[in-house]
Amino acid sequence: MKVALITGVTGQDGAYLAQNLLERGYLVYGAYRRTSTVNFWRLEFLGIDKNPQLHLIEYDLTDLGSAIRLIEFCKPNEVYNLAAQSFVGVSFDQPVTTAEITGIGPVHLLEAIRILDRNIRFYQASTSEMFGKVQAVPQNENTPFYPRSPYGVAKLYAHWMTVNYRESYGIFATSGILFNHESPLRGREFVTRKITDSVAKIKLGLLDCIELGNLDVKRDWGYAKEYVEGMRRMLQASEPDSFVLATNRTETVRDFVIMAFKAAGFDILFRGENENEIGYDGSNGKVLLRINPKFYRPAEVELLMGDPSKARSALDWKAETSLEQLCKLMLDSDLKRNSLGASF
Ligand code: NDP
Ligand code: GDR
Repeated sequence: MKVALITGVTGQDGAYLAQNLLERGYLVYGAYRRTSTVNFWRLEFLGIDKNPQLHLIEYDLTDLGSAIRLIEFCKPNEVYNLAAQSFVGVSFDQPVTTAEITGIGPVHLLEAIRILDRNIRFYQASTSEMFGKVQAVPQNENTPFYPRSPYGVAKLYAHWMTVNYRESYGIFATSGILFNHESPLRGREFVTRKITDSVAKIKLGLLDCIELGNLDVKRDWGYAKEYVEGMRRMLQASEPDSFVLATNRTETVRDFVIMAFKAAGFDILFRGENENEIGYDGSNGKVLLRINPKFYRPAEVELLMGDPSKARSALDWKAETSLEQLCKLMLDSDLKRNSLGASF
């Protein structure tokens, strides 16, 4: 039986990946950090929290000794490092914490593997945020990096350390450069889920208006459940490498807003520009969206669009779910959760 260790198992990707590997008969160790209130709602949502093949184990990414003990105890064949301070906006306010968790944290795991067992396969959750300021469109594994946030910089360090441990010590260390991927399990602070959750609340009469930041930025959004399968395939490949996972389609935040309101039966129209822009209901003129400058970032990543052809040819991986389908999936889930009064 294969043994996998997933850090960040309480997050969106960690929960989907645990589900994927359990379905394939893996023994899964899910590492989570200690918090004053347990945070297993995603595992419960997927119905895997009580699966006897899933063992939840406390671990903090910032602690080297803890990394060594974790690897020693679990004896995994595969380690998926998904834990991170993953919110770009917060990284501007907490750059040092972000560097420690998101940048140095993965090196603790790489060191533990180097010390204990170099046959362990390692996956690092790298990101399209490393491309940052646009150097080329679409972005692929050879596009130069130019991160635009403390989060992007921290991830770039971890990415290069992954490459370095691969080249220096022969460790099967792979870096997945994933573009934005969303789902009903997305945290509510990220823009797609913030939008579908707010539109659901507006539809149910629980909210009047949504507040957002920059509507002009473009993102390549895919479905998280499909992206975790790409991670799994990367660790089954014959050689460690770096791979982009993306849809190769890009849309603005405004497009996603229109899509979500449309799926809920609203016809949202826009007037004004930048901080004065509003979105209003075309049928009755009611304001449905306002811009709040507090959601703008000090430096922005304007345009992401990934070229996943390498993953297509080497891993036979392809994003299947369209953005319209994804938006509807998330909206339906938020309508259901909000009508039941759920708190997540
Ligand atoms: P989430 O924010 O949903 O999950 C992050 C996880 O990391 C949570 O389980 C969190 O725990 C855990 N964590 C945070 N700090 C620590 C710490 N100090 N020690 C141990 N665990 C910690 O992220 P996603 O699931 O969306 O993303 C997974 C990974 O992929 C992240 O590394 C992210 O940066 C990266 N990524 C994500 C993309 C996306 O579009 N989703 C795209 C590209 C990369 P807790 O629940 O306690 O907060
Ligand atoms: P991102 O995702 O920064 O791409 O990082 P997020 O959903 O936070 O932002 C996407 C874009 O939307 C703009 N935006 C807003 N964002 C948020 N969160 N809230 C708002 O109100 C708002 N208004 C406009 C942002 O400025 C941004 O341009 C995500 C994370 O999952 C990272 O961990 C991951 O590495 C990258 O995706 C790929």
